[in-house]
Amino acid sequence: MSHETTGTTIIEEHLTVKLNIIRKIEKQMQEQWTASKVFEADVPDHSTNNYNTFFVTFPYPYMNGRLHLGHAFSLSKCEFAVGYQRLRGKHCLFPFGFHCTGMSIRAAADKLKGEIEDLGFPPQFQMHADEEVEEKKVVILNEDESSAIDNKSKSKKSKAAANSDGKQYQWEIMRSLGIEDDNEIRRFTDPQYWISYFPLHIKRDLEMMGLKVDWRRSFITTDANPFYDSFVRWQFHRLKEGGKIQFGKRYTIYSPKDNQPCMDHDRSSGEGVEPQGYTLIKLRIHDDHIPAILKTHVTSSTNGVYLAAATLRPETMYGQTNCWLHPDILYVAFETRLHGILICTRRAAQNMVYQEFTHIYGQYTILAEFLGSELFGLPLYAPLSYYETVYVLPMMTIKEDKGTGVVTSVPSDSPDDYAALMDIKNKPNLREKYHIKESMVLPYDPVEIIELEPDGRLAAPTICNQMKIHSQNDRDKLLEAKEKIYTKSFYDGILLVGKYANTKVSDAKKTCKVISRSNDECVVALVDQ
Ligand code: A2H
Repeated sequence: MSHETTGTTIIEEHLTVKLNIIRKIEKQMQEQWTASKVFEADVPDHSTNNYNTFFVTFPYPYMNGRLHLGHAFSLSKCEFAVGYQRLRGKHCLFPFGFHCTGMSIRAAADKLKGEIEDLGFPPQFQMHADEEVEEKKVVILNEDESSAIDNKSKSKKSKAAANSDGKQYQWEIMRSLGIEDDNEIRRFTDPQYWISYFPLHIKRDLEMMGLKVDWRRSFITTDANPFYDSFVRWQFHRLKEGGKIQFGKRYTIYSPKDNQPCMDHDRSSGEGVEPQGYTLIKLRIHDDHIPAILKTHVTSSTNGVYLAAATLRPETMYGQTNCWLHPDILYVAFETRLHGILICTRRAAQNMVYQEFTHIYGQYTILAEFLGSELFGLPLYAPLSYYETVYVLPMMTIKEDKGTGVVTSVPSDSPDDYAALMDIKNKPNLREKYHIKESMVLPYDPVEIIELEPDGRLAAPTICNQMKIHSQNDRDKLLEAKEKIYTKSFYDGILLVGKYANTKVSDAKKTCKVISRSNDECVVALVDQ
């Protein structure tokens, strides 16, 4: 036993001795390189026609953490290439930049600030002892770069103290980067500190790796570096002069609270959510039926009062038979710049005011609020519809957090709409409950607007009858019915009516669109790019 132990010790010592010697040589060589400035490459003397040059570069790594093994792997290729070419006698240049632009650093700094506000300083996290041990194993990694670690350590990392959204605290991420001192971590609440801290430390790491860089030619991005900043400005001015780029706006997920775009890494939930485009259909309330509470706001210059329905199928508008609201959802009315007074959910209104619907960006006044049930039975003009007047009717499956909460009904092509229309037609009790007259419902039949082989001209009624769907509450069957016909109708359907008669649905669809959906607290905003 003792013999074995001794044997092991000897081998270990032997290994360390070798390693120490190699490390010592490495250090000596690196010192020599630095002293003799071997990697400092000046502009070659062109009078001698010495064009035997070699240049290597590495995309500037982002300064929200230390570099990881993936960086080292990619860097090793630059490193070998430039070393090899130098040995072949070439005049070699390897500069190195540090990328500091963008919201990631600011978002992480703000997260730290928020954690101190919520949990004190130093923040009091709840963490199990065994998880704390595991956590220490994950070093020089940050959230963005964690893809480089193997799955085993990743699963351990995710077990660490986590906030209410199940995400790792930024404070813990800083610790995992090797920054143990709480006072030091607190400094990272200032985004500028990241820019001074990481480039410095990373440069040291890379020097230890022996990277053959001309460090005189190293720089950081952002306007903290006026030289780089003016270089980027110069590029953009040239591109603009050449007509290659334009200044404009784009639909972006936006946080009204933070007053800025909310990109994936800024979100506590809803990563990957993109703006969803809808076409807004304005169904005008007959002037003599405008609710009394709104009448006071209607002047001669008001361009009508409308229910604003969101649809993905604007090409089906010829077949509108009514408009759906949910009886218990709260709707608001607000005045727009160009579209009169619109009625929709508050959430949709919030989205529209960030899309230049109102005079002042981001601001609007709610003129009135209604429960859906208070608007039932109102007569409307539905644009392009076969029926001159359609009515507001109840639909129980409307979701508050989708579109505008107002749905225009096309029972010929939407199984949901057909099932709900059949409910209100067949159930006198339902009509009574919401004071809906027979005349608002019974004369309204699905209109043939799209030809779809082999289902004929009324795809939704056909499929609902085939599948024996009896009401809007047959949710599973309706889901299946929808899946069956939507894609088919879109690609194979031929429009029968209107300006685009005899064209394929997929071609007729290119209409003007309005965006009105967002992830939870954010809105979709039109934002300068
Ligand atoms: B579509 P997506 Cl003809 N709650 O318009 C429930 N459904 C809603 C809604 C809400 N708050 N807001 C919009 N919708 C409906 C026409 C249509 C639609 C036809 C065929 C299919 C179809 C006529 N109704 O939708 O979940 C609206 O109905 C296929 C899904 O955002 C809107 O388009 O994809 C569609 O759902 C939006 O659904």
